[in-house]
Amino acid sequence: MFVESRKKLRELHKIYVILTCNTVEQALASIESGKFGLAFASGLAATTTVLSLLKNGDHIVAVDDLYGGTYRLLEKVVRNWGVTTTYVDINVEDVNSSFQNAIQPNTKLIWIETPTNPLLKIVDIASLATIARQNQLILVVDNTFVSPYFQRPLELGADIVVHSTTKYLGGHSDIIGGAVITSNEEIYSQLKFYQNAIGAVPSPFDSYLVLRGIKTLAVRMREHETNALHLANFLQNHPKVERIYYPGLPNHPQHQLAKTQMSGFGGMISLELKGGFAAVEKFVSRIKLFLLAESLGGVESLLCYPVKMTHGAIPEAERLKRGIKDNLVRLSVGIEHKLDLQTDLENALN
Ligand code: P1T
Repeated sequence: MFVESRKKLRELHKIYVILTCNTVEQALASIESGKFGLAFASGLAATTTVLSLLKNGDHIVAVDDLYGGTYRLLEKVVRNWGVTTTYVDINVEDVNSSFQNAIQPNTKLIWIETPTNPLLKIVDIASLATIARQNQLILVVDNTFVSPYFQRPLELGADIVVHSTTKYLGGHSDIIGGAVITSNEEIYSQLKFYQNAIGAVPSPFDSYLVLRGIKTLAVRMREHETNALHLANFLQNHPKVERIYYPGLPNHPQHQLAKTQMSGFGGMISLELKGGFAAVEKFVSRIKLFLLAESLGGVESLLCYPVKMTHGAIPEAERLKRGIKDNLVRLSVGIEHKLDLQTDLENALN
């Protein structure tokens, strides 16, 4: 009798593990308008698995503003595989020519984030998809910063979408996870092989939490954006703020492009404070609702100092060249009441 029930339990357990992981993969593919989804143990695991498509001698063209951990992976790990990366500055008149000029005979892949981390630059996905197609390259878009609720890169011609599900998709800062979505069957079967071969897969419980997060993605994203837009407007007029980066503000250099490829601008804001690092120290010591922590995309507001935290792996000269200054602060605006958040920022700034 016990043997039978134990056997049944094992069967059910297997179904629970496989079904939960497969279901989250299908759900992620569906909300990204893709055919195939693959889930991973972290965003970096998803990134590493995609980069495993490359071989010794291959070359990547990447946007120059991107998550410091991705930069570290490209420079400290992938470079050791014999795969090199050229970074493209997108703060120029003719961004498409800059990407085109960076392509070499051995280039295999274009890697972008949009909006970028931490300077919230916007990269034209449809134009890059055309360049990628003409040069037979794979276009990868890390869509972590706005989630598929506001932007679906596969619809704009990208080949692969990458996510850190740790962020908006999970939504509650209580899991670490990643995802890859594609509609290309050949790419999918290669990535499915690497997913299994490398083994950085999520646990069933984390998969379940991502599934649960997806159910409230729409309401959370709307609230993140409403709050961020309110705070961005407040901050841009504040005398202690030198500069603000938020694609939803009409004076953002790529606001028009942002409007064409996203249906909303998300909940991330970066700002430079007047008074350099000393001003940042004071601000951080006074703020109460925004928790000083790496990560983003949770219901509770977070504050990050990119120079020492998310982008600490980038050598100082490189970092400064990319515009990540000592007075830069990044806000992940949560879904608390917008006036509470404003008061908190006001108190910390004044
Ligand atoms: O933390 P992890 O789940 O491994 O995700 C990596 C990652 C990938 N892509 C982007 C755009 C990211 O921002 C991240 C992680 N970023 C942070 C932890 C951060 O605070 O910016």
